[in-house]
Amino acid sequence: MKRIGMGLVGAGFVGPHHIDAVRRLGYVDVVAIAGSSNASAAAKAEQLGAARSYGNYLDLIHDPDVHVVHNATPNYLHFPVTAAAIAAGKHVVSDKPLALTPAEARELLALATKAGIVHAVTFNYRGNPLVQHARAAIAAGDIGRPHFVHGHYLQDWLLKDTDYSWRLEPDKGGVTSALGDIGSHWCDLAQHVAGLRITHVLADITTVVPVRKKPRAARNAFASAADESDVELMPMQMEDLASVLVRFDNGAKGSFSVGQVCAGHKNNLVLEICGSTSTMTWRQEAQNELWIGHRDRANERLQKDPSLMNDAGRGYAHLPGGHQEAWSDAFMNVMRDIYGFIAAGKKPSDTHPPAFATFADGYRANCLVDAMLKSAAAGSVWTEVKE
Ligand code: SOE
Repeated sequence: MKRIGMGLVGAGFVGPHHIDAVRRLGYVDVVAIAGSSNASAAAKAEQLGAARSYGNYLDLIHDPDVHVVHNATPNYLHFPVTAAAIAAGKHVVSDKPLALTPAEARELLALATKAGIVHAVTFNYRGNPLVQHARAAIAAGDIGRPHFVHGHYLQDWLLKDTDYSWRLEPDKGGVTSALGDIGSHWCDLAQHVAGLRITHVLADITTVVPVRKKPRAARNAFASAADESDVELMPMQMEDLASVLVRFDNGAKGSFSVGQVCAGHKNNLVLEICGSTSTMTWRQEAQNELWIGHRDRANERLQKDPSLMNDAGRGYAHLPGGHQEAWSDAFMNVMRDIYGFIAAGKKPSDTHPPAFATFADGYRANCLVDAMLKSAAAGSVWTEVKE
């Protein structure tokens, strides 16, 4: 099989998972890592076993052995890095958000389409085997017509005023926190699994922690300030909690809440779809189980066991029943779908495998979050999602 060269820009929290995932495919070479300086890139390259390192992302993009550029930089760099990679004719795998604004995301989608490159956004929860089982089962009519899609995505890593991240600075993270960072995942997953599109939103947003203590010393993105005496007080502009009512294109109704200030909830994404005959519920923190509720017979708990799952779900499971699969396995499934598409020489207009979200999905996520922020700014009124 022809080998494919991968280059990673940004090796912070999620970057190493990109490397781990593509290595597991067997036909991808990790060619280079680019970081914010020569020294940091070289240190990361050594740590992660990449042959080359660059202190400037343009050098990585122009490395002839790099065929696919992975953009795992902080949000404000998504647009320039992705635009440069497209201009160089490289395929791009971008973390979400695709860009800081719908206008920038639309431009990236247009540039990628014109260049004919393969473009992907890592909406990684699609890669879970039971998510794909549920999607296919719902498409086959197993729960009847979906009429209520609801759930939440709750975390607690921003609960204390000493919790801080670049994500909370508008020039680096964008104008949204909870909705953009995790609400975008929930919406992508809800639309993907239900096979529906959100058309209207009504959002109520809150900033629970109005002032945060930013540590002056550099530290890990998810760590609290160790020394509270050396901090800068930062007024917060972005929402860390939100509740949203949604309407879907088939007339179904829904709602979800997102929060980064909910103690005990680490990465608690829950999606429930109620249909005219049955209900399906998937919880990211217990991802090897799917709850299926019925009116006229006993409810079920389906374990992630390939021998019990439908073909679509089975294709994303790698271990027998009782052997737990997890976040990084689902992330690898996303990469398998993307790189399989590239390796097969498919065109961006060809049908994509299900766990492969494109820049069109990334652009849609930007539009959804934008509509929610507009709804909240107007006093929580119903707002159409415009693309
Ligand atoms: C932090 O909130 C974060 O790592 C997100 O940025 C990811 O996209 C999400 O999957 C988990 O939480």
